[in-house]
Amino acid sequence: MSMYQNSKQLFERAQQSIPGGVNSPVRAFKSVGGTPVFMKSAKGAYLYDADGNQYIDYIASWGPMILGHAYEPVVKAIQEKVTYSTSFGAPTELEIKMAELIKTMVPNVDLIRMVSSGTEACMSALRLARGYTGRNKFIKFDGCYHGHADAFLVKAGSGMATLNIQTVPGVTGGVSNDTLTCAYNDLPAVEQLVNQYKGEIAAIIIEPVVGNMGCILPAPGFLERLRKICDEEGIVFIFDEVMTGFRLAAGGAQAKLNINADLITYGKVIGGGLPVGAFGGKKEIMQHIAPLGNVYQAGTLSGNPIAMIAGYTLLNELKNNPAIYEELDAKTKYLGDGIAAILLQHKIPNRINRFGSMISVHFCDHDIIDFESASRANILLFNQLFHFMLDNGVYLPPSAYESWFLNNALTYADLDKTIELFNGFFHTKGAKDTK
Ligand code: HOZ
Repeated sequence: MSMYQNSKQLFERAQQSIPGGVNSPVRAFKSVGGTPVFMKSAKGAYLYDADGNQYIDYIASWGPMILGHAYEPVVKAIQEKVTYSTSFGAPTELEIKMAELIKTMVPNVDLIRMVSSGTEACMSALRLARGYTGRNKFIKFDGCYHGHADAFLVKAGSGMATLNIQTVPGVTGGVSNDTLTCAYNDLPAVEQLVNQYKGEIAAIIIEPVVGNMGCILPAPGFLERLRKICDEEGIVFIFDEVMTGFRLAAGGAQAKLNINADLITYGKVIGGGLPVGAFGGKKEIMQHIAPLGNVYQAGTLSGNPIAMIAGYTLLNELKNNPAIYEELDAKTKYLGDGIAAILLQHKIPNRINRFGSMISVHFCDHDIIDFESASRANILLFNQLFHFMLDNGVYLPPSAYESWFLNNALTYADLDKTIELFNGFFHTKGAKDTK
């Protein structure tokens, strides 16, 4: 009997009522093959599926479980808060405390608006940039993913890259014509677009460290030059920190890279795993949001008390304990170094990209600096590795186009087990391949 018997049955059943059996496409395992594993619970660094299998978790709910799953203080805070009602549709003091806390952690945030997801945050930030500048076009980078609002579904990473979707039916030409794209790290291409569309570009939006085509780092000077271009051309510089915000440092990628954006978007991390997003930044721009200004944006569940208390509790822990980031960094480096040593031993060409607790392993002998280089890696080999790891109790992202996210509940024994499994995989594979 399969170790995934219950998951398989649940997937059969799910497909009768849910498109593709999942509520977010990457979860369907379409690129890695096989059927998705249905989760039942998680604690600390471990996931438990519907068949009772345990996995070491390397996705951390795509970022937010920085301190591990079911983190006691967050769970307790939610339990207490929920007795006061799950939603008011009216303001609460907790929303002010949350905004004040974020402002202490990210000093260039003057004003911040809560929403319910990273998609909403990026969509609203773009609308605001357009409303503020009176311009329509914006630049995004191939393989960056800013949620599924129409304007961003052009050369997007994450699920679109995973499923090889080039154009999205339903997104009109009128909308996508205003989306200009360049390769990540390609400054001349940005400069060319800025010159070609002088005075027409409202915003440049970027993942300062990419997590949606594997983990990709900005080349030295790249973000600094973008910052300068934005200043010179009156373009709003938007950092999408849905994955990096409060994960790479208490001040996010801005603090880690020592560069300020005009607007910053946040997502899942600030909800401690509950559905939250936010966008914030300079007062001069943010004051154009309704009801201060006319750029409209609203939501009944924005600032939801349960989501706020979860996020507030998590962010406070992160703010008050900077050692967490050092520990996460050390653990991720240990994992990356351990995997690199195994790959060297087995003579497997590779590139391991890492920034803080985000990491991805690419099987190739060229640097991974943008979407094109990421898509030329050996994805078939990643897919085989994914299933070997899964069968042996390690849950990697089910796509070569996603970053791995470490959580601080992981022990060095977990990391050693993972590294040893890499050894096992290539040992078995090598033996098979020589047959
Ligand atoms: N697109 C998300 C990761 N970049 C996956 C979301 C999910 O399936 O939960």
